[in-house]
Amino acid sequence: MSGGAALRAALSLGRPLRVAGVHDALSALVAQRCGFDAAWASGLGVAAVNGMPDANVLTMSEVCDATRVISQATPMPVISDCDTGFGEVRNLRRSVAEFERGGAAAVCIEDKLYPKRNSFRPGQELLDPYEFAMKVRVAKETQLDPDFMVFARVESLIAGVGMEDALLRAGLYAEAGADAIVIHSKAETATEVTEFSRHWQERSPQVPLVAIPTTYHRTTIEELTASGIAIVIYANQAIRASVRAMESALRGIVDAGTSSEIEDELVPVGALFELTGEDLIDRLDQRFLADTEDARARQPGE
Ligand code: SPV
Ligand code: MG
Repeated sequence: MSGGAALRAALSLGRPLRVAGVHDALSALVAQRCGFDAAWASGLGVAAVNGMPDANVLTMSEVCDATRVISQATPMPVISDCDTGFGEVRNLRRSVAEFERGGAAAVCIEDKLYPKRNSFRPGQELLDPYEFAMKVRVAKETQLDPDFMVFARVESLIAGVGMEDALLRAGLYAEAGADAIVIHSKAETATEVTEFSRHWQERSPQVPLVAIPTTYHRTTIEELTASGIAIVIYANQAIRASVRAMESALRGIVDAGTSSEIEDELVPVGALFELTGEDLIDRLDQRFLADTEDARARQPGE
């Protein structure tokens, strides 16, 4: 089953999808182990692990390579954060083709100007909604697997241009073929997202809505679902947790001159072996040796 088909199958079960923002294969493996339904290959996260700002500084190929590595590491469907599509329609078309080939189940494109800035930074500029709807149409025309999904991300609430603009844009993007609408918000409560969702349920309930509760983190997935949200992306909690954990451990070593003070903050080395399938290597080596000996023993005259 393709990633797109797996994502659609999970959505069709009618329960909310819990999606973990990941930034590499290891974080995807941890997310899978924790029971998430899908992975969000986060633009912020992938930029951060490369020591770069989330500002279209990485190339499309670099982000696509990260998606490929993540998709190959986990059977979870991967939704790839493609920012604005790495340019206008000519770039977007190539991006969609590359990300689909790279194993993404879906791409998410947002209606900001290229080069974008992270949604929590000042200076947000939106693309004309009709031009962005055309980008959605081009993305849908480009995909090869009919189950591949295109998420259209509405940044009206982020840019402060209001609910009516958000609803107009979402309607145009859905008409252009978007398979899901991401309604992003930087408010401290979910009020504007749930209000958007209620309007949306009256207009186009067949196109699922996606929320990213970074700033309104007190709202539970049950509360979001009750307002009609189908997919909840915890976009950057894993990378933020990892920075804090690394810093605490490394600072502890510098402060104490030994790692023994922070040992109980660490997973055992064996946990890494388990996550990355070291036992498979042992079994492969044993089988290789045994099969080689068998083959040698079957040779006449030996
Ligand atoms: C990302 O994870 O890169 C996102 C989500 O786009 S956010 O950073 O919350 O805008
Ligand atoms: Mg992003």
